[in-house]
Amino acid sequence: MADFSLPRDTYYLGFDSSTQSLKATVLDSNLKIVLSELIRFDSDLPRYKTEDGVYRDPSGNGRIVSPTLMWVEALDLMLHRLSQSELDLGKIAAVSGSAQQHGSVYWKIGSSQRLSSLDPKKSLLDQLQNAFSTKKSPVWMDCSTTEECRKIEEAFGGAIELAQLTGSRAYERCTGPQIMKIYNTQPEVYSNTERISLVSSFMASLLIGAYAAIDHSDGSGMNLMDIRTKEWSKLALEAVAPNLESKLGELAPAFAVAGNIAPYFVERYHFNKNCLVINWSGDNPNSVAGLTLNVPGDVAISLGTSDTVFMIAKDPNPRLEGPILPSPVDPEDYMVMLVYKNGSLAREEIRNRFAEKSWVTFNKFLQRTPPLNGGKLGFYYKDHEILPPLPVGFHRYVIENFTGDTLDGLTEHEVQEFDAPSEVRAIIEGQFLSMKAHTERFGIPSPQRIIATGGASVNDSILSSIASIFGCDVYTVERPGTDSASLGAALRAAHGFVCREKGSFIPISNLYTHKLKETSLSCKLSVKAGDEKLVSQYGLFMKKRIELENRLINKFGRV
Ligand code: XUL
Repeated sequence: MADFSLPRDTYYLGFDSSTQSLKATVLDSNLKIVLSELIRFDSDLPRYKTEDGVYRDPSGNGRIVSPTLMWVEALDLMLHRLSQSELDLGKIAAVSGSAQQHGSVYWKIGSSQRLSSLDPKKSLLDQLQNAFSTKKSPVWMDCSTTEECRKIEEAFGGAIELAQLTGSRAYERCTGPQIMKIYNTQPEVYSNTERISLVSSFMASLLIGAYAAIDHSDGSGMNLMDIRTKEWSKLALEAVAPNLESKLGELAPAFAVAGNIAPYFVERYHFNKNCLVINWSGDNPNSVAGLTLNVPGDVAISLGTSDTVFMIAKDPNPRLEGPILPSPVDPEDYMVMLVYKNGSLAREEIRNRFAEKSWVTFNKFLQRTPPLNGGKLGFYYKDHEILPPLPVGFHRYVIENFTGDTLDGLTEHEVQEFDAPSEVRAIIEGQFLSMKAHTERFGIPSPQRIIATGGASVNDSILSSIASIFGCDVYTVERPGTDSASLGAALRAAHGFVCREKGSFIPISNLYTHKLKETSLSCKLSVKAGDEKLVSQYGLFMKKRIELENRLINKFGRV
């Protein structure tokens, strides 16, 4: 077998430009984490005055954007911090990154010139102040484009037809509907734009000092790419806006080299001029890499600003429940994904309202309350939800005399509030019952094991609920708190580096298969599956929840 080891004394840097923060993870040539760093947008860059990294339109119209320049400044700040660490940035052989999916950046005409001639004595922020035709980037949380979604689906003859070609029905957050909205409502912004980047290709562009391609995985979050041919769909482009193809540029595989790091970073932070920048991708695709998700039957649950469920699929068979994307690590594979907008921010809201703003109290409440919560079921939407499509609002029901053995003859009634400990259990059980129900409806077979990642995956009480609801063992990444998206990006940096060295694609698993345990990538068993009786009781609870969910959808409709 060929030798795929990485050259000694080299390092691989992965970023994650997410909704609330910019993270960095550095791996050594044995794929061990040697450094991690985090910049929180709200607190480390307070002058942008973001809340959770975003601006929510106060009129409640669902518009949610982030300041593009905040991401620019965060990159300089992060590299400054890394350059102050023990790590010699000159030994970094390759860099890659993850970014929140769907968000878009609008480069003003003439900016490519500016980008290619950055002065290392000045900050990126100073030089790119005027590089964007709008300084507000729509992000994945935005849900103001329902009208545009309808038009794009109509152009294809229906939601399922669009999903079959582009991997997903039109979702409000997808970049196609977002671009269409900009074209319709701010035509001057559209006509002043020479390049539209995703957050991922935007960050890669900063690093190479030129416009980087959009990679196939993140590109499929736009409703604009044919997921089989991996080319732009002419029909979709035409439905969205005129002359769009030239503004989007090329698509490229995630493992391909975007370019060498720009002289700006060589001079300012002492990177090696041969350091490669591997195409960036979305945070969810890169988590597939970070969790080494390639065993059939493995399902990942990522508990972050958004909660996502994903797994590898061999055949793309898109349905209406959730997107399907090309895998970033194997051009033959796909991944299926379910996305919930009300993840950690909704959990925090309940913690703040009912658990003294403390995770310790939150966990105490979770442990103190029995599974099935005495029949109490809650729906907590702090932001408009994606799955199910329901508006902001909290709904609470009590199924009377529910023991978990039958639903026959039982009725439920709506209440205004539960006691505080029950609120905590209701949000946790509700989130995972909902995930289980939607994965079943998506046709995802029962998982053999779940790998949990993201902030809330350090919480054993939450993991126990997942194990009992899904009825399988729950694993976590070996190093608690490790961010799978920036870890995946660092691993993909190494993968892209090796593919370039070998002159062709090699499967990523060749980098670690024989030494997974010695790397920072292996997973450990955290919680054993729940007992069978409880799992089947949760099955009934889930059935009731779906009935109530359908009732809410009928009442409040699609947002
Ligand atoms: C995926 C999605 C979110 C963001 C979060 O479709 O919208 O998970 O990627 O960063």
